[in-house]
Amino acid sequence: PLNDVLYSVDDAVATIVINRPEAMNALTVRAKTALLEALTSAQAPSVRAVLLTGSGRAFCAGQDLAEHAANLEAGRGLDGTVRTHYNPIVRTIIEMDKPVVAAVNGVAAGAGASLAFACDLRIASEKARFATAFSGIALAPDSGASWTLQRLVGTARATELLLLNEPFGAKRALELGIVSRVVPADELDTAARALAVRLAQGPTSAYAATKRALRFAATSSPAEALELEADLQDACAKTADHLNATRAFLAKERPVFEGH
Ligand code: T3D
Repeated sequence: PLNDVLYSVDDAVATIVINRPEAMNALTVRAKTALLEALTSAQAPSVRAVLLTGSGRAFCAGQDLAEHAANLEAGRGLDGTVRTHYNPIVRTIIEMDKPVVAAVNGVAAGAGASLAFACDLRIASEKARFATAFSGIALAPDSGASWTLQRLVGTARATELLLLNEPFGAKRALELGIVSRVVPADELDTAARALAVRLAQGPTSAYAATKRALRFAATSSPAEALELEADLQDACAKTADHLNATRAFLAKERPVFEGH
């Protein structure tokens, strides 16, 4: 199909569906280009949350190994695809100034697992499976897995998962803290959408600041983190959402967030 990635916006939620079900949503150059385009569209201020999922039985099986093998056989190697495609995709997710939710509907392997790890929240179907996969084909982690997975589960577990490449299911992912919720397969769409809509109705600027503070604190000194927190809080305190929510609190009303 021409539509390797589907994009739609509803209730300020951009839904991005990787749509190569016949290949477990494995990523070709064309699919990666479409995915980056969709993520770039989701940067529009009218979008206040992003939902990423896969069509059919997989979330995403990572790099399309048929395309990859053809490149290797032709002596083209990776052809710069990590820098050209995966890195911008993952940076766009991580740096998105609104929450990104992964609805992990099936297997997430290699760069497909990395995509899920890069999102802010992961909700999984009971049918979800994860496989780091990289070492299985003698590759090192890419698409941010060395950074994201380590932050999700700690260095010891990330090392184990990346070296041993033992696939694990939704239950183990929940135990490890990789996913925050597991639901029956037929409830995933509804539950993930409800979560994304809830986030889209939240204080978008404060969410963006929260993501930025967390990213920065991961590699900064406490003093630097405190400085950035102070700057971000000054900015948040100037938003209409903050004033209105503070007033709503005192009036014992439910706040309505406009996102700024
Ligand atoms: O090139 C670069 O830029 C380097 C970047 C690399 C980033 C990476 O992502 S490296 C890691 C690549 N991914 C993998 O190594 C995962 C390979 N797939 C698997 O290990 C397994 O297929 C799964 C664990 C994902 C699922 O297992 P299972 O038993 O549920 O399904 P299956 O029977 O293995 O696969 C079903 C079909 O999907 C099958 O095709 P067929 O036989 O029905 O025609 C299989 O070949 C295809 N498929 C699965 N993964 C890929 C794929 N086709 C192309 N690329 C794939 N990654």
